Amino acid sequence: MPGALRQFAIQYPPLLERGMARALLRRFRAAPWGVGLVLLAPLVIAACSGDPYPQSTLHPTSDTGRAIDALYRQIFWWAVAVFVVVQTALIVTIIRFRNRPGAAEAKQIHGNTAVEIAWTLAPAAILVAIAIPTIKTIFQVAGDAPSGAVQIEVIGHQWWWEYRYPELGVVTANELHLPQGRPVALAISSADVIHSFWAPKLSGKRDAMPGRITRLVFTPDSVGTYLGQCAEFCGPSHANMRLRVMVDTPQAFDAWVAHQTAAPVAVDSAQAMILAGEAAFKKIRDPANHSCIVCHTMAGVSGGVAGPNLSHVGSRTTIASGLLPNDSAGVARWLRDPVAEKPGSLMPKIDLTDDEIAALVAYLQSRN
Ligand code: HEC
Ligand SMILES: [Cu+2]
Repeated sequence: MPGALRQFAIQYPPLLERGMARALLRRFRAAPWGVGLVLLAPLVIAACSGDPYPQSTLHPTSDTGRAIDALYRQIFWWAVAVFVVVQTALIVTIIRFRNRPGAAEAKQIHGNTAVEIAWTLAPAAILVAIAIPTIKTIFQVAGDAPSGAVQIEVIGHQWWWEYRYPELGVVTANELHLPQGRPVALAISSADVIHSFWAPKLSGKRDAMPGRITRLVFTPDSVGTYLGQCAEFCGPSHANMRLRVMVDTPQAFDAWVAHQTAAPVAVDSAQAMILAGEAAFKKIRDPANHSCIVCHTMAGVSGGVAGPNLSHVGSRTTIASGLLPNDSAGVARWLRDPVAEKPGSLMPKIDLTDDEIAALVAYLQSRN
């Protein structure tokens, strides 16, 4: 062992010459404020929101998430052990065998069979120890959905998410509702390019590919709103392709399904604004493509599929995949110029008068 370490020290120039160490210390002493700020930054950033880590995989809230997290922690400790062993050997070598002024040339050696066998076998053994639980977890996570799982089709679009519950008759966008404590089976695909569905606290990431179905199966265990986003670069608004997963109590989930499948709310003919909004929504504009009804489904009114289903748009908390709040100001901004809000948006800018926008806002909010 000492032979190999000495050889290592000869090959690498002495890094820890006293002068160098002193210079480094001087640097740091000269900039205590800078160092302090760098250390403080994460704390300051963390203080900006209630949940400092809304997209952390380290706080899993489903069985799949916990299985992946347990595996991750196991591998982390292996990495810590390797780090400690390697760094200790490195530091000991650098200090003990450094070049001293006037020292004789060190003994020249070549190779050390025992050490080489050891550092080949040890990593191989560690890799096997990591591979066994990894493969076990892959099978666990990619297993078939248990019977009774809620079946959901997830379809990525540039730049929003469509969710269909074929057994429940629900079609919605961007905000996925799941029941707490029940297994859910996501069948993930894409309508255009490759996207990737990722709600970090709930489960792993899955590519959404056109013409192919990938799956995620998990059981959410905690009620709450979980953030996520597209994790595969998919064009100019990739970074704006966010998603929200609402895990509801079983009762709240059933109520949500009942609401989404209920007949469309009658248009309140006493409210001139809402009536005018419906007229603006149905209006055939030039070029023909720019009529809302061409691209959007609205229960009882239209069946377009290029954009999100708007039948119950009023019941969502955000629009345009989490970009804007679903309030009067947010919807008005979106209708005024979607492309300015969301670069590349496939909803074009439509020439709408201020009155039309106000009426459309009232109409869309009444569709809840
Ligand atoms: C050429 C097709 C097209 C036309 C025409 C169109 N839209 Fe859209 N719309 C889209 C697409 C695509 C999106 C999704 C954009 C995104 O989030 O990236 C969208 C998103 C929306 C949203 C946000 C929905 C949500 O849940 O995120 C609303 C509201 C909306 N459109 C209303 C309208 C209204 C009102 C009109 C008519 C004035 C209209 N759209 C015309 C394609 C269209
Ligand atoms: Cu995407």
